[in-house]
Amino acid sequence: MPQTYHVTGMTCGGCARSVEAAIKSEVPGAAVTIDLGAAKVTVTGASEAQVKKAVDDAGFGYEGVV
Ligand SMILES: [Cu+2]
Repeated sequence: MPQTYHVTGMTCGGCARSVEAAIKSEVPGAAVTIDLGAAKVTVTGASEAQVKKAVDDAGFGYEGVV
């Protein structure tokens, strides 16, 4: 099941790629879709804790499940 999270601090495509890479580094099989304008990250195949850790480690703001 895909889960959508609110992530702050992403201002450009580079930020979005950094978040995607961080999540895929944490969970290699995860599928990640990012809506930059809405500050939303949708992930399939990773737990909330894994997503939070990846986002935190990449220096962005994890604001919880949407
Ligand atoms: Cu950026």
